[in-house]
Parts: sequence; structure tokens; C-alpha cells
Amino acid sequence: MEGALTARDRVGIQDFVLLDETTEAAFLSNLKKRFSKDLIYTYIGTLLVSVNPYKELDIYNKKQMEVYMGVNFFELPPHIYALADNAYQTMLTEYNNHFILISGESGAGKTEASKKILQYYAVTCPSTTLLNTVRDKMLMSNPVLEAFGNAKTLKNDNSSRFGKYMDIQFDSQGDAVGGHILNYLLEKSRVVHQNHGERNFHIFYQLVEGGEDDLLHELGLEKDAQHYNYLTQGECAIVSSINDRNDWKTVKNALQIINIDEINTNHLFGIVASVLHLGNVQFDSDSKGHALLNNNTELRWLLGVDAQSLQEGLTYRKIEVLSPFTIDHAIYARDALAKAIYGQTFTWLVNRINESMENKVRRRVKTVIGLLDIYGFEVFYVNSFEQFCINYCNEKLQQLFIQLTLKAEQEEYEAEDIEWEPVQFFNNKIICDLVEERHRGIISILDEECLRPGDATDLTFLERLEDKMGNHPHFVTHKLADKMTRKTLERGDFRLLHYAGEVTYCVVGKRNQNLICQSKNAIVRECFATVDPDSRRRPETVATQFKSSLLKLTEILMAKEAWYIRCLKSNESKQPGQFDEALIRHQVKYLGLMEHLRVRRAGFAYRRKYDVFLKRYKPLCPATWPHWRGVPADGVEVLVQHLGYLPYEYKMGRTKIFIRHPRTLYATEDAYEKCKHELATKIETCWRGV
Ligand code: AOV
Ligand code: MG
Repeated sequence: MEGALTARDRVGIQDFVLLDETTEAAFLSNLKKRFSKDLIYTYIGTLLVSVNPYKELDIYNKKQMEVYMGVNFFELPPHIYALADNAYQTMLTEYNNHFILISGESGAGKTEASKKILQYYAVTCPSTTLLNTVRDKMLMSNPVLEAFGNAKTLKNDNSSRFGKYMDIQFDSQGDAVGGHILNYLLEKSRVVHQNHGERNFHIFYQLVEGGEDDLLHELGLEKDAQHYNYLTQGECAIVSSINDRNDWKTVKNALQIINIDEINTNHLFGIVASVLHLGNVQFDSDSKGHALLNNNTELRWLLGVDAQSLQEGLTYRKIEVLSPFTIDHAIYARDALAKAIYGQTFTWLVNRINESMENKVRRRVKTVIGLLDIYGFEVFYVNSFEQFCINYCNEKLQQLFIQLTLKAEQEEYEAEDIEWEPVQFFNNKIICDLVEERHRGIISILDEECLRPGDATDLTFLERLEDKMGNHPHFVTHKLADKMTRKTLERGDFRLLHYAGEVTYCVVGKRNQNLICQSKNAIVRECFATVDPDSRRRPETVATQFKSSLLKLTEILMAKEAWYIRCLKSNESKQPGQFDEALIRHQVKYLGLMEHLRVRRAGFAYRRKYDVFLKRYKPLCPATWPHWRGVPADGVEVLVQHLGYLPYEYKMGRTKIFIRHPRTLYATEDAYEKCKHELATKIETCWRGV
């Protein structure tokens, strides 16, 4: 707080809670002022707001980390290290589990934030050689998972295409002893299709661009991304911000560190290469319209499986007898196989990483800090099943945020015996229900349509949706579109009014994508181990599996103490230092930052534990300086009486003082700064006298 409060005119206010006015204009102006000085972090109480600077700032290094270690949250300028440290210190003193929820739209800086937190713990926690090895593995899991799970999209050159929750495990002394990752729905469709201006997963380009000649020769690969159908659809294999060759070296090194041996590494690249070869498999049709493998297709590079059965798998459907595919079916089977193989490999990789990060120190894991970094809310020109899942996931996390923050605030007021003044806010539960409610939500209807034998089509799915959801305030069909939003919708589209904005989803193909796990193709089915063929239960669709995994995640998080980082994207063109006010205003709105601020201030802008408050301000009153002999609460009462606080300006809680308006605190803080100066002079004179 020191320095920061007095410097408020120059660098803005470091905690929005202390703003004079809680208007959106004041909020944005403070954010902008700070951003222009490269101060990308600002608090709302203990929540951290971060604005993506799109340039390297010299604030992430060992020296900075040391500055923030063990220091009171509010005494230094806001920083992601302060939040990480505060979560860690609280965990140590209260022996409980924590999680850090990092949210914001695609490209806002979530993944970067999560890496900075992990680095902070890796560097600052007590260490031994053995512990250092575990930490290296935790750090090195990032380049590997990013190579296989991130890709260039129109929103972000390094966009996470999977959700990630990582527990960092600590023993009772606060040493980081291990880690564990849960991953969520990888966007597998990207393996076989990329929109214009987007790429496939990084690893494909890394291998083709960076792979050693011997290796490429062994895998039958050309040193040219243009050669592969799966790499060229987006027409942007080369990206200026990405150095595939260097990244290849990093990934190979990281694979070693996380204990993937040479044999498995070769298998891994064999699979990556196979997927590329598979994408180049072409089909011809015979006189009856049945698919045949094109003569030029070489199956020997593929997957190390028997060429005959692979050929059958790609061109025949196994019902009672083998029935031949048409070309369309064959292409579908080929792509489904490629996606399945890649998806399974990703899961395999996460499992290996988890094995290598396992706690091997034989010290019991006492507590954890979980880091949640998922794919951010995204809207493209065409939005399909993937965006539906991603945006639903963001909707769920927003709901969790609302539940937890309001609950926490209300509980604090109750615990402190302070009257709670409710705040009006937009609760997005209505949209979560629209998507996930049993028997009635979009996912349920999708399931029914997918599992209905016979005549279900994409359009019958849409009709069912229209029947059931037609009147829902957050659902728009093409019939209603003109009236409600004055934007037309295509026949095969529906629109959802998400908390973060409206998104038009294209229904065509949605059923297919959801159907993959029931594929009739034997190889594809085998890849989906989650579907038990002997099970009497209805097989689960991808959407339902995703919904269950999010439900489980919510339970995991609800049992922990929460910390929040809200990332804001500063501009759409990834330009350093550009503050696009309209874009930021929109995010501030939908992330509920104003409401959060109002809740935090519901009546009282500032609150501090009695002992902390007294320790800082006791020089301002002769009765409390240099020592107050009684309980801190009484000392604070004497102190504020002396300072002339009027009764309505503050309230005494059980353990904290609550101050209604920031200006009261500012006056006290200004007095403190002055007195500190005088005090220093006095002490100095005193010393000279001795
Ligand atoms: P995201 O994780 O929120 O998007 P990233 O963390 O990948 O976004 O950030 C996108 C890009 O912004 C990074 O590659 C950096 O170039 C830049 N960036 C972000 N944070 C910082 C920072 N603190 N300092 C400097 N540059 C930064 V997504 O995964 O697409 O939802 O799905
Ligand atoms: Mg990300």
C-alpha cells in the first residue's frame, strides 16, 4: 500500500476497491492509466485483473520473485507473484487446499499466467536435488503439452485446444513434491480440418520443419509442410511469431526430462507421422461406387498395423458381413481414425507426464494448489461443436465464480456480524441450465437425437431444439432471429446468447461429431476405450462425457479455497501497448468485474484485520505509540477515535475494521506518510544524541 496509495495520481489505483466512484468509466480510466505505464496488474480486493501487454515486460525474474516472497499482499504493487505467494502462505498457515481460477477469452493471457505461477513455485519453494527434478518435470510438461495440444487460431497463435487442471502437491513443510494433471476435451477435429488462417497442432510442423534428416527418412516424411493435406488447409503453415525448428528442440529435450525413453519417443513421432500419411490417403471409386484405396497410397508407413486390416477398416464397414464404403464414407473413416489416434496419443502423453511428476520423495502430500487453465470463450465466423463445448465450459466456470465469490462475501459479512447488503448481478445459471439440464437441455436433446436409430438428421435435431427451446430468452432460432437481434440466421444455425456475447452455432455435422464414439469402424471404436462394448448402458456421447467431466471438476474446485485471475485481452490485433477501450469494456462487463467490485464494497470499501491495521497506523496516536498493551480491536478503536472517524464511516467486526469510503482511508494514509517522515527524523536525531 505504501507508495502505491500516495502515487495514486501518477499510476492509478492499485486496488479498484479504493476507487472513489464505482462507475464503469472510472474503472476503465484507472485500467487504462495503469496499462499505459506497463502496469498490467490491478486488484479488486484479492482478485487479480491482468491486461495482456503483448510484449515482454521485465517483471518476471528471480529478483522480482524474491521481492514478493512472504510479503503482505497489499504492501507491494500488484503482481501475479503476489497472488501466487498469498495462496501459498495461506495454505501453509491454514493447512487447506487452494485453486487458482484463470479465466478470460481466447488470447487474454491465461496460459502465460499459469506458466508464471508454476515458475514462481518452482523457484521459490524450499528445494533439494530430488525436489528439483520433480519441479523440472512439472515445468517441462508445458512445452510437451503445448506442442501436442496448442495450435494457431485466428484469436491466438498459441491457443490451448484442451482444458488443463494441474494440482501442485505440497508436503507439510511447503515443499512442492509432485504434480498431477487432468485434461479436458481436446479439439480433435483440428487434426483433419483447419479453418483458413489456422494451423493444425504445433507438433506436426515442428516435426516436419525441425526433424532431423535421418528421422524424417525413417518416418517416410518430406521436409515440407505443403506436402500434407492435414497441414495445408489453413494456408498458413509458417507463422512469424512461431519458430517450429527451435520448438522442436525444446520439445525433444522436454520429452527426455519427463522420462519418455527413446523407444517411446520414436513410437510417438511414428504416430504423428502416421497421421500425416493417413491424411494423404486417397480413394477412388469402382464401377459400383465403392471406395478403393488409390494406387499411389502407401500403407506401409501407417501405424505399424497389418496393411490388409487397415485397408479393410478404411474401405469396409463391419456389420454382419463386410459391406463396402462409398468414397465419402471412406474419407470419413480415414479422418475419424486420424482424430482417434491423435486423441488417444494425447491422453497417453498426459498419463506419462503424470507418472513422471508423481511424488517420489516419500513425503506425504499434505495440501495442493490447483491451477486451472482452459480454452477461453471464442467466437469465430463459423462455430461448431468444439466452440459449443468450449463456450459451455466457460459458462460453467463463470457460474462457479459467481457462486463462490458471492458466497464468500456473504459469509465474511455474517462472520464479522456486519449487515449484508445484496448486490444486483447477472446470474448465468439460466444459460448453464439451457445447455446441460437433464432431459431438457441442449445436450440431452443432442443425445436423444444421436442415439435415435434411423431418420435423425442435423435438421431434425434443430427442429427438436426449436420445439423445446423456442421461447427461451437465451436461445434464438432462424425463425426468431430477425425479430430479436435483427441479424438473420441460416436455416441450419441456432444462436445462444452467452454471458460473454452471442454465438451462432452451425448445426450441420454436429451429430456426426458427437457420434464418433459409436463408430461402426472396428479400429476407430477400439481407440475409444471409454465406450465399453459389453456395457448394457446407453453409450455416452462426447457432449455428455464432457458435461460429466465438468461436473466433476466443479466438485474438485468447490472443495478448495479459490483465488481468481481475470485476464483481459487488450486488442484483437495482438499489438503491444494498444488499449482497445470498447473491447476491454465488453470484457469488464461480461466477466462481472463491476459487480464483483460492488459486492466487495457492499457498503465498505476497505477492511483489514485489527492487528495489521494497528501495526501500520499506531504512530498516529500517542495512546497507541509505540506500544498498545491491550487487545488490537481496542487499540484500533482508540486510534480511529483519535483520528476523528465519524460513527457512520466505519464498523468494528469481530476480527476486522470495515471502512465505508476510500477517502477516509486516504486521509489516514496521507497522515501516516507525513508522520513516517517526521518519525524517521526524530529517530535519527535521537540516535545522534546517543
Ligand atoms: P490464452 O491462454 O488466454 O488464450 P495466452 O496465455 O496463450 O492466451 O496468451 C496469448 C499471447 O499473448 C501469448 O502468446 C503472448 O504473446 C501474449 N501474452 C499473454 N500474457 C502475457 C504477458 N503477461 N506478458 C507478455 N505477453 C503476454 V486460449 O488458450 O486461445 O483461450 O484458448
Ligand atoms: Mg491458453
